[in-house]
Amino acid sequence: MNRIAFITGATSGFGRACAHRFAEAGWSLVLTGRREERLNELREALQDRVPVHTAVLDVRDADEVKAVIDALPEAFAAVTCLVNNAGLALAPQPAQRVSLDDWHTMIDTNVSGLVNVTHALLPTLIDQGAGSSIINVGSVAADAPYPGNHVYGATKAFVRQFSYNLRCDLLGTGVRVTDIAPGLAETEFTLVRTGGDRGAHDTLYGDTTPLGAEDVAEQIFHVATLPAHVNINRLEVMPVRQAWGPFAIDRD
Ligand code: NDP
Ligand code: 8X3
Repeated sequence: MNRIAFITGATSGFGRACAHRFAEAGWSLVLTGRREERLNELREALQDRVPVHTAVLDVRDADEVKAVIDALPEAFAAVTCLVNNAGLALAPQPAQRVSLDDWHTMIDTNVSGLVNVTHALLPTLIDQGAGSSIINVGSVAADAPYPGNHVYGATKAFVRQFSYNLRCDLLGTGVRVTDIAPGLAETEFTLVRTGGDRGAHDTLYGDTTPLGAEDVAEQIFHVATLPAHVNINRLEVMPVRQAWGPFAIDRD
């Protein structure tokens, strides 16, 4: 089987680490994201090793998603692995202080964006059949309620259930579906969530040992390269130094 990975959000964090990991193993790569300069840098870094196609893509725009996928050069068209990674959290404040725009941006990106790319690539993945994969980046936030998680965690609960439901419909096609659910991982995630607050980033990831982007990319690569008859439905991965907290109680 030709091995071609289509990665959303390849300009940073898990997506960029996946680009490096899959390149190491000789996969052809379609790398997408909104920041063109970063896509160019990534292509420069990897194209001596493997074929790389980059496309500026905002996953929220279904027409743009379809256009990018329809315009894939022949050598990249037969995608065998979709890594639905593009996503973000915004507004860590309590729900009652968050702007509706921020909620919509999370839903538009993490839910609609993921659905847009999946819908556009499903026929291709089904054509490739056994051994192909859809790997959706969910989160432990799908299951763990915590203050400030509001819509973000709810979008990731969608990712989990959508992944399971896709499995049902894809039964018989050979296409695998996995929801990867990472915990604390040091990327640009917290800078984005806090509107660029470097102090918040340093406090969250300081004095502990979070996952690195490479740790998560390794799990994604593992899932993508299992024998064709094996499907990991959900893979939750946390740093050893993270666990769940107690219930909060309001007292007089
Ligand atoms: P980063 O902020 O480092 O990377 C996010 C990536 O998503 C960037 O490449 C960004 O690219 C892309 N992206 C955001 N919005 C859009 C959009 N509208 N269209 C296309 N691409 C977009 O964070 P992470 O690597 O940590 O995040 C990757 C995924 O992992 C997300 O889905 C996140 O929710 C999830 N996650 C993160 C965890 C963590 O602790 N870090 C834990 C669990 C899950 P660009 O801005 O160039 O478009
Ligand atoms: C991000 C992980 O713990 O910040 O999805 O919710 S967490």
